[in-house]
Amino acid sequence: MSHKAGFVSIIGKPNAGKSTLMNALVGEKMSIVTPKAQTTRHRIIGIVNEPEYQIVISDTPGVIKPAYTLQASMMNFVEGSLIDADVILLVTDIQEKYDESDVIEKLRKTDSPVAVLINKIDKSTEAEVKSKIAYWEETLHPQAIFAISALHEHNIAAVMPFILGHLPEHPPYYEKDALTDKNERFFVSEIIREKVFKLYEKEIPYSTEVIITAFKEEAHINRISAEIIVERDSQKNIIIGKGGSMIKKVGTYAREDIEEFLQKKVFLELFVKVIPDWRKKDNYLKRFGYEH
Ligand code: GDP
Ligand code: K
Ligand code: MG
Repeated sequence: MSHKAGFVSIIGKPNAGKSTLMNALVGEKMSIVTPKAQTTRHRIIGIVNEPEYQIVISDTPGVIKPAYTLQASMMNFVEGSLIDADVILLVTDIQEKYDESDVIEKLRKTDSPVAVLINKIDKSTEAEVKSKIAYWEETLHPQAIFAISALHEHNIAAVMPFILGHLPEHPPYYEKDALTDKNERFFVSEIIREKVFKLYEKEIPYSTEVIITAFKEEAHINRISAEIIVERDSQKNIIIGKGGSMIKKVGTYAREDIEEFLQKKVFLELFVKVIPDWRKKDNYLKRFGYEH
């Protein structure tokens, strides 16, 4: 059976209605799983699971970036090419002035399909809606424009077919049920891997995998251990750096983002391990979640 899976990034200004939209999108399907979504303010991953597809929706930058990296590695991406979400939803409050030219410029250049969601139309007139649609048509010329009210779930159903229409054939990224902190672990490992992508050059990022080996949730702190897996001793030395200087950077940057993501203090411990040629070995690829 064919199966679609991919990442949807919701972007937009604060208070545009991103979280409300996400809730509306995932709430429409009953089989969603959010890792403790209600417990913290910034935990914003929604996964819509159906037998024939899995949509991973996020509106936190710290979450979006790892998703990019994930896709990158899965596609063995061509160096230097733009790496993007499968679908980008730009949410804008119909009353707000959207003149973030840098964002618009990036959206113009991205290869990913973009839909503009003009939100809160319950607060506006039909003429305003028409004029905003014309504005976005001209400014960005996106793949689609939807006039919606996330709060009242008006026109939300139209967004789903757009997303599905642009989702690639892919096996699910997550188990299709019982997602709890597996999700958190996954994103934590992706955050660490993102730092590796940023801090090292040449083949290093592509030779690296990150495994979370411990994830202890205490009242005020999470104690996380992770292994950075590389293929050769020489790569291990590069990862560690002179006197441990480089791995320290990875740890510091990753910890900051993980704390932001989990909304909790984190103690992060990193180890570097060599598994010769792990990328060529089926059992490791499987263990690391690359099954195709
Ligand atoms: P975010 O910061 O982009 O995630 O925005 P939120 O989803 O937190 O929404 C910000 C505020 O806008 C909240 O008070 C929402 O209830 C409100 N809001 C969101 N969508 C709509 C809508 O369609 N209509 C109206 N009137 N308010 C909305
Ligand atoms: K908000
Ligand atoms: Mg929000």
